[in-house]
Amino acid sequence: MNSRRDIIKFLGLGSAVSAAGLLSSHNQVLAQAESRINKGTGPIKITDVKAFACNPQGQRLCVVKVETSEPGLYGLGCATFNQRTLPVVVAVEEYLKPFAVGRNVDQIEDIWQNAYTSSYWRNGPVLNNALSGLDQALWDIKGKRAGMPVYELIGGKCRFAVDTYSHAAGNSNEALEDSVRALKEKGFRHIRIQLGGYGSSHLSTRPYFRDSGFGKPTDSHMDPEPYLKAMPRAFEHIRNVFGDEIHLLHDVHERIRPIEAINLCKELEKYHPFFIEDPFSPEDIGYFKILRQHSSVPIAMGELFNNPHEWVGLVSDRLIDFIRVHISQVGGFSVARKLAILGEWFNVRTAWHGPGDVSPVGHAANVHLDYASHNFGIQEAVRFTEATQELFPGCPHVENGFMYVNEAPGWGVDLREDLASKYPLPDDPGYWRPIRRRDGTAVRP
Ligand code: GCO
Ligand code: MG
Repeated sequence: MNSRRDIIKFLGLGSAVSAAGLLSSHNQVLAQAESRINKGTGPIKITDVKAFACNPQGQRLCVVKVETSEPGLYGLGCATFNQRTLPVVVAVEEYLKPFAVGRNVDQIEDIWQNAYTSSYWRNGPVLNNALSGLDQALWDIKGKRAGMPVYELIGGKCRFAVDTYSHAAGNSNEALEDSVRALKEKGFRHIRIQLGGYGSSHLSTRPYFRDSGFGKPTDSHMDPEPYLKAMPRAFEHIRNVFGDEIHLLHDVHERIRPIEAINLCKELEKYHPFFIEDPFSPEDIGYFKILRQHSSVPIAMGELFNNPHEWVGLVSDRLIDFIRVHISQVGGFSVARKLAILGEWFNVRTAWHGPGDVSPVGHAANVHLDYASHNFGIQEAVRFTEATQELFPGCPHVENGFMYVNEAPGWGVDLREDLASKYPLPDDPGYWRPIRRRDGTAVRP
């Protein structure tokens, strides 16, 4: 089969079309198909799907590599679930690999839709991360084949660079002030302020539960009261020192009860935060409509989401201002792209999760999407260690508070497979340490 008519039939293009424009693009498609079919090569197929778990910067990263029938053509995708890395590796290698091998690399959406239901039960963190690794790798391959960075494939840049925020923290207002100053001097205009760790647990008083031998001695302790008193004072201190020249963000990290979070947002309003993040746990989504009635503080939510039912309502009811999903936790770039577009219609801006436990491939996917999304809000950014930069050539980089990708086809990030074994996973399995109130009640982390 090598006549033009046969190829038209093969491609299911039906009758020749008259519009010159369309015809010329059909001709391009025909020419590409002709070259492949006449060469007898046919579509490029997936030949292998491998998961690399590594620890170059104290976080368990997982990156999937998809190899193809075209020699030298492969793609990378982020599948990083720091607290459960090994189940993701199994999901990739034992389940997604046999599903994907032999499929056409061009058909990203078809592969995503069928891989998504290949487990029947779906929308969980492990399988979503595995699926993200495959999905992002296929977008990487698509860009490499087109000879373009992925952002070009989804509409091109609508900003010259991606504005970011960085993390300031300190166990006292003065230490926090120093941390803010250091980031401001590096050019950051958006700075997240945390008084110590999440929930300022260093301020919590005596962990009675430990005295009674309840839980394990290593279980940590957090009382909401000291945090709820100290956080507004921290905002006041930072505003008094730096005025309004920087945007202040804060991550509640779901550590307090919903009504406490509503009252905290009301109290912080006078310091006009850029956003307050994770005021509630995903299980308390019902409180967002109540929060909206009591406070106009901009709200960010999403890093813990895995299921469309968690975000579709929040976005379409305009109950949040920033959607902050961890892209590999929702199933990959194909999902995040649709979520960004959903947000645009309701003026919900993007603020993809971008902490240390996202791989450089995942950070690159964040930034490619940021470049091409009109409703981009802000990008969380981290500095990659030397080890990470060695293991992942082409890491995105931050300059003067803006993040840039390596301008190369695909994500622009590579993986030095030969070095992966130099950074093995730590023995510690990576569960999130229990946090308890003084009476031992478990706190959402
Ligand atoms: C953030 C997040 C992280 C998470 C971490 C969990 O806003 O960046 O809250 O700090 O706690 O990614 O593994
Ligand atoms: Mg957070």
